[in-house]
Amino acid sequence: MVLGDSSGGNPNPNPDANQAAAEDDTSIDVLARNIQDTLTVGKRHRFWETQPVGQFNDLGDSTLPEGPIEAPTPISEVKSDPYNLPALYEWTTCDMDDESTCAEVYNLLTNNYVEDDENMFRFNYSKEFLRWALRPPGYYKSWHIGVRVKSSKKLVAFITGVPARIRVRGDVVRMAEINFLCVHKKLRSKRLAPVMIKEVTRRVHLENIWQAAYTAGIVLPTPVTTCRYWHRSLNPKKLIDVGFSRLGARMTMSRTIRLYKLPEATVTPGFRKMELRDVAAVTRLLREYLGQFAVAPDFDESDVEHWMLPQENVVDSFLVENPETHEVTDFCSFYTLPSSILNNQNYSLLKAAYSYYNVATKTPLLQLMNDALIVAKKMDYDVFNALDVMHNESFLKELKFGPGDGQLHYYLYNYRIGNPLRPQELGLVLL
Ligand code: MYA
Repeated sequence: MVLGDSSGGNPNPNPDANQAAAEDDTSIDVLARNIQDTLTVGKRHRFWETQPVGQFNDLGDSTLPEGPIEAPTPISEVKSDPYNLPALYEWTTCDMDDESTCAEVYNLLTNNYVEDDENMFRFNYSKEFLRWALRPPGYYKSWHIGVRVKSSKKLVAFITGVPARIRVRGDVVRMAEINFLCVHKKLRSKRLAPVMIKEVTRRVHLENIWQAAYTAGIVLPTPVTTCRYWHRSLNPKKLIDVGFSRLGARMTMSRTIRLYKLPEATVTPGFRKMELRDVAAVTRLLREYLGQFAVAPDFDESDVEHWMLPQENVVDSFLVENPETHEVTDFCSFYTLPSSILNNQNYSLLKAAYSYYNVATKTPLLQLMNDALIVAKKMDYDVFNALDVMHNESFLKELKFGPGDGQLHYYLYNYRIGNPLRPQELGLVLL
């Protein structure tokens, strides 16, 4: 998520529209952030200290084994009734197939979900997106958990899980991907989040699943890796007008527009939208590519059909089919996550594309991603965001992405990995 969190990070503005150069490690910003992170590490976490997650104290302790922190218990020993909520509230299972429930979830998130640090933008996941994100193959309705006010039935909190097979080094582990944790603004800081996390954990355990993956913009015990969002302006004038980015030093608006201008048409022969008939070939490409990362999803064809097949305003995927051999050689994809623009007279929505999974075997990755930018521009996106995961670093600066000020931390629940990973070792994008 930054202007997009996934799943977890903030819709962070790009502080400088002209910063094609990354910060170096000595910049004041980086130093300040490191100090901040050190302070955060020293902070007590009343809830997280009780959970089977890597603890800050364990950092650097090479004697601890990689793998599950706690062994599974027999399902019969998993608590069979839900955790207690404060007396005014009750649990509800949210049926995302139901139009009115889906609208309630959409409204809760649109008004209360992740904002950037300056409260200028807030994620605005669409209803279609939520349905896509929450109903992958084998999903459990019971993992779409809401909290209502007993008297009015108003939905005031939400948390979700979806099942996934995630490979950590050599082991494929059944996990829950946890997302969309949200407590209504008026109910914050009342320790509702820990109850919600415990309840989703209980429901995941009931399916005999004992591990989870999640991301967040805040530092908790203990990140597996910490990534940064990069932003590629597609509509620089709007981005500057709404305060997402700033006009660079010694830059005029017209020079900035020229700087970010893209060709009208894609350049790679055989570049086209993915179709149903491509699922097997795309699965092969993805499996081969993702195999090189320390942590990555273990996609099969049904996962690829669900996660990659284009859906308007939700997810877009393109591939390169060799015009002679018809072999599918390259693949790129992005998902659509707009942000509400808070308090702007002229604009209410920022249309953002988020790089998802990209695989280049024959076309240079730089050229493939430039084609992705060209189609995203044509589709009227204002900005194209990408994390510095997988091989993304190799194209970010050259394609004029600028580093954002938002970090996204990745976490595993009940699974220890020896040393934190570098973002390039991560092959996982959460929504
Ligand atoms: S990340 C997106 C999170 N959502 C937002 O940022 C939306 C806007 N904010 C809110 O709605 C609230 O501020 C939330 C916290 C709901 C975030 N992940 O109730 P509290 C800990 C994990 O008084 P509130 C996403 O969706 C916090 O450190 N923990 O706080 C992935 C403290 O614990 P401790 C978090 O502000 C979610 C406690 O909660 C997060 O009213 C993954 C305070 O509770 C966070 N993002 O509500 C969840 N924020 O004292 C974990 C705060 O120990 C899944 N906290 O520091 C774990 C795996 C579960 C499944 C396991 C299966 C095996």
